[in-house]
Amino acid sequence: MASFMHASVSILLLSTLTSAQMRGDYSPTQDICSPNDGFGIYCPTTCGVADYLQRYVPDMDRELDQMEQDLEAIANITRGAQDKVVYLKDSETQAQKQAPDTYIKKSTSMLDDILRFEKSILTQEDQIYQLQSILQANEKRITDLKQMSQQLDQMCKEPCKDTVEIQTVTGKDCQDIANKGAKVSGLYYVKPARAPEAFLVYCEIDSFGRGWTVLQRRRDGSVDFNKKWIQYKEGFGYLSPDDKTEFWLGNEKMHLLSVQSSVPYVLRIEMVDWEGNKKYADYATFKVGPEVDAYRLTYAYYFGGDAGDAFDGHDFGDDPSDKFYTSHNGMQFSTPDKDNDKFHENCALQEGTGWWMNRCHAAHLNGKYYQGKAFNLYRSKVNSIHAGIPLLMHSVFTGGKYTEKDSQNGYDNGIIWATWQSRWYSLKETTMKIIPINRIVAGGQESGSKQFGGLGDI
Ligand SMILES: [Ca+2]
Repeated sequence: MASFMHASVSILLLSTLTSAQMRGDYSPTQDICSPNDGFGIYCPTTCGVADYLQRYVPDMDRELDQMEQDLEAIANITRGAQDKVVYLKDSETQAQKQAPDTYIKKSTSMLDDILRFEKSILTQEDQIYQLQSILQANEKRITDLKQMSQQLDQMCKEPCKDTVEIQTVTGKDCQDIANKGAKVSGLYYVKPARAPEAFLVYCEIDSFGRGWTVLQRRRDGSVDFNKKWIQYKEGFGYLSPDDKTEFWLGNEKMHLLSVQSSVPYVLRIEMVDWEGNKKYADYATFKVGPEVDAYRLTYAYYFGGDAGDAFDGHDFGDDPSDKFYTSHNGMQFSTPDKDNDKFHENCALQEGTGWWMNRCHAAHLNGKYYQGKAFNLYRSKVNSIHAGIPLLMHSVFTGGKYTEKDSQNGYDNGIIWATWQSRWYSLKETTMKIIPINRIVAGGQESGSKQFGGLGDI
């Protein structure tokens, strides 16, 4: 049992180490295994199994102890019964010798007793047999679980290596990496000019040899973006080599990347709605300030795109000041635990997210992920024998539409780009990625291009 516990503990330890190693996520209280940690679908996490084993073993031990006690008790009873039979047989012999006249009577009753006891012994033997089968079955289960734990232990000895490929080329950003000949999108280590150490990013490398460094990704709502300052600073979510996961790269990394070069960056925001429409918005000279300036967002101008300039605010029609108070250029970063916004309350706390909040926003890509709802529309048939029986008209899917009721505090806290979709429409997918500006303007701007990945430039 001790070695088994040891195996469980080592699984816990291994999977904790694995997840800590691959993520930038800061988790001060993470000293326990959580099944969702690690490298998303790419690392076999054994935490769930380890937890299960840990929960299961004490119960099983207790049950086995109980069973042993039961067996002991039954064995005692059986012995008692056997003794009694022997005694009765002796008595019978005695009676035969001592009292011939009462012998017949007495012996008949004794024979009855013997029969009864023999029957009871048989029943008890049956029960013992059953208990032994249960015991064996449980022992087998424990053996199986031990075996499984050993297998999983083995699998975690080389975490993630087999399934997550990290490319060997490195550089100061993904364009640098593409310039060095990297041709495939995937995970790369980058080390911006002033970064103390290299860190992992997802590089989107297109057929034009452009290397986009991806800062943010939403695609399925699998990652909760309701996080605190430290997590937004360090980054959270999961990077994957095939762009299948959601993440926030981290404000510190965004800062180091965006201020490192004399060639300014363009931030490209790509969005997909629930009908599959795609739009984008580009911002020139995108920068994220240092932490002492609360990771302030700045850019020089709206560089183009077909989604509209939501970073410049939006007139929602409620008040003429809407546009001014929902713009984002020059805003510091706010999180539920750090209010750096222009509102008398904390936008980030109200909405459960981190963003460059003003009072509060016209663009909000870290918002809550609303899946939309599906329901059926019926109508009653009138003037027929079926009157009153509802007929299914058609099924409706609300896409990203949500209401004040759906939202926790009644605020528009979805994934919003107000110059494209209403603030009560939460987008399905978003990407934030950067590239040196010369890679976009060389050969002319991508005018009218609606294809992500772009057309036209070199
Ligand atoms: Ca405030």
